Amino acid sequence: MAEYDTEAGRLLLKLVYYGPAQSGKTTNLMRLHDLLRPDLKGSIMTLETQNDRTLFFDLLPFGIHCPSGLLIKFKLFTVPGQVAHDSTRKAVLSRADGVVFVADSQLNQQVNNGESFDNLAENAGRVGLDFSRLPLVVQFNKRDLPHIVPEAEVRARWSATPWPLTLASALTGLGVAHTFRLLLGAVYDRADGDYQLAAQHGLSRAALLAAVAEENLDE
Ligand SMILES: Nc1nc2c(ncn2[C@@H]2O[C@H](COP(=O)(O)OP(=O)(O)OP(=O)(O)O)[C@@H](O)[C@H]2O)c(=O)[nH]1
Ligand SMILES: [Mg+2]
Repeated sequence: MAEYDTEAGRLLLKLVYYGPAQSGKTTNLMRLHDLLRPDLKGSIMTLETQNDRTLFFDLLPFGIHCPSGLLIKFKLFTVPGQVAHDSTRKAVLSRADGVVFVADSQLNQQVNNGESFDNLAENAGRVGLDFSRLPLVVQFNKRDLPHIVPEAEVRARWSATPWPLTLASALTGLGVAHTFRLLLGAVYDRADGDYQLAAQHGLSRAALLAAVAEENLDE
């Protein structure tokens, strides 16, 4: 649910990294900060952590000027994954325009992934988001670790769903840009339908995606 302020010439879009505790949401955001075009990004803000675990959220802002003068501001958030912080998760998810679900690939984390995904769907309903229309990308992170669910199994499990699936190792940065560009593309398509970004504001999909450095995927 984007905020469109015609008078100020500003469109605000909120993107949220969601997922179980310690799946790598904050790490994704930190890597992404390195990959965004320097002239577009603000500094990353981390709001309170305990032993590296997010207690409230992290925030990474960036903005892009359309040829029409419209400023599109993106606010990227991470939620705290720990089960106890559900009300914060709900508040951060509220009014989201797109979500990356960061799952932990480790074999012993599959129950947590499932519970967290159910929690996402549930909280989306609670804050009034139409989950079936929400731009969403599913990322299986920590592919560098030894005891992980095999790729074929992950793909088989998610193939019946409508969401794009990516594999990543946020620690090294692999798959971080690819994941985010998939989300950004889906968010663009929806915003273009609502606000005619191409026709009225001169912003093409490719121009928006160019905000994030491409990576060479040899997966
Ligand atoms: N091996 C490996 N470790 C990772 C990867 N991504 C993140 N980590 C590590 O996993 C731990 C948790 O990462 P965070 O990014 O803080 O996880 P989070 O999802 O933000 O966790 P919460 O804030 O508690 O929800 C850290 O020690 C990271 O360095 C990865 O791709 N591979
Ligand atoms: Mg975190």
